[in-house]
Amino acid sequence: MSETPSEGQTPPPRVGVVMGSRSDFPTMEAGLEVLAALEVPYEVRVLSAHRTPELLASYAARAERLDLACIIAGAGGAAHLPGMLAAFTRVPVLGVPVQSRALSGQDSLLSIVQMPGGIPVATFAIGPAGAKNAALFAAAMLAVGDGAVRQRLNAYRQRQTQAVLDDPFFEGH
Ligand code: RP5
Repeated sequence: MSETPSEGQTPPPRVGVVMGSRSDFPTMEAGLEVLAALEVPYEVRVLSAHRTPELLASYAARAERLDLACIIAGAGGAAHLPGMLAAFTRVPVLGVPVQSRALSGQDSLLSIVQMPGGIPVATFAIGPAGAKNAALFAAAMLAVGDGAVRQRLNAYRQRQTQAVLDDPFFEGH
């Protein structure tokens, strides 16, 4: 189990957010904003299945050592990062397909979603919506055993609903 921090200490990360390249950051940022808003402690790393394979393997071991609740992994093109992480660890991997230039992210999506039976990766939408939803999904998993996260997630969803109801565009429709 992860340790409870004493007052003033930075809490240990509960979620790992990794991406195949710095160029994925603008996509993954949408998820980081959600984790920050919900006060879910996270850490961020750039890891590549192709350019830094050893680092990928050691991050999978770190995820287990830190007892992370999950890893959110974003990658584009031949997006092997989420699947390879899932091969190395039983920590749940949430895959975010980054929109590629050549194939608009269809390649990323299929690379991440088409895992062989036995090694699961939960796959989200292409682009920032996927990163945002992966973060909300991570929070929902944590909320099962953490009442404070549950309250913040419920409040987030209520605000989202209220923002639609308060939109003057809908008055009179
Ligand atoms: C993937 O290749 C990364 O996840 C990124 O989406 C894509 C392109 O990377 P860069 O060439 O921009 O570094 O590994």
